Amino acid sequence: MSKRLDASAQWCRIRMIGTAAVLLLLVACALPSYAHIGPHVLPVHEIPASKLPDLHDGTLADWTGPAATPTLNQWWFIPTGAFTRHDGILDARDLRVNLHVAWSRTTGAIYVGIERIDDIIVRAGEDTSTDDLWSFDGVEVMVDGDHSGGRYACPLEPFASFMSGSALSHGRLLSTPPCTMGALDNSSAQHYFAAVADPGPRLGMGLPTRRVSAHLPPYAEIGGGIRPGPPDTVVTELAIVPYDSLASDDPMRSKPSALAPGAVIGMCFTISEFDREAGSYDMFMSLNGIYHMRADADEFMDFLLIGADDGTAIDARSWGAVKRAGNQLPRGH
Ligand SMILES: [Ca+2]
Ligand SMILES: [Ca+2]
Ligand SMILES: [Ca+2]
Repeated sequence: MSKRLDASAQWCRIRMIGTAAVLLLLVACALPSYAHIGPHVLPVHEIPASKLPDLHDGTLADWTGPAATPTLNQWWFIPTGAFTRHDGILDARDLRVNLHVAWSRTTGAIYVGIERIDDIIVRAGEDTSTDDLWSFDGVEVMVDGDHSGGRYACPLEPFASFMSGSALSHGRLLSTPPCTMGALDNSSAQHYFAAVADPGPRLGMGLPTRRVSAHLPPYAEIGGGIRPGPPDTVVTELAIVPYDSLASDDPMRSKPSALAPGAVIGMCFTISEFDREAGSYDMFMSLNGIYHMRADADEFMDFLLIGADDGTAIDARSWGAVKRAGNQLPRGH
């Protein structure tokens, strides 16, 4: 990894911080107050009912309108110290990721489109246990539909030893309050693993996944494909219905989150990069630099739902400025 690329990444982060500050200022001025407005507010554009993407065609070409522009790329993500091989330095020749985030009031779902350009793909198989999907190239998606925050998972061993530790974050120590192991189970927020796999991507939920299985319709759906390289390009598309109260395996007892223009929901993402073998991290990056947000929705970031018909609470002129600022985000490194 060269110093030049390292400096480029740092410059990108500086630009992103400046852009995020503009976004925050504009959104804070335009919106009624929300309890969880943090240092970054990221836009989530609505996809009209007539333009919902095909999740199984292996392309993001059917993501149209504002949703066609990536919301995030790999420069937004912060390597966590716990699982990093390259001293926290990301090399774009090694991995590039474009991540689109959208929503639909028609389906009540959050849509995530991921383009992953990776020199070496470490993929799961059809017979891989959902408990092991974390150990392959992929992305984790966490969502808290009502942004209520709080602890939402408390895993069984052996993961509990990770989750209850204190040295799990990037740059600062955090302690995880104790809870009853095996309790909570993604009820108030949800955590998904989207792993590259053959013959198609696999979706798992929570840790350990055997306790929760809301990774299939009507809770969630995943599709995608791989365009051979080098480097290989992996496309993954998923739809996730956020729940304020999730009863795994029982949709009738589950309460979906009410998604509406102007609402601010909690979300977070991580990127797992493996180039050697499954389970041996080359890089583990999270949007907020924290590892254990998979168990604590207080650490999620703010995502603003923008209506397709401009029914959002944001004034049109203000949102025009937000879009102009967003268009200056670094991309294509
Ligand atoms: Ca598609
Ligand atoms: Ca790679
Ligand atoms: Ca890889």
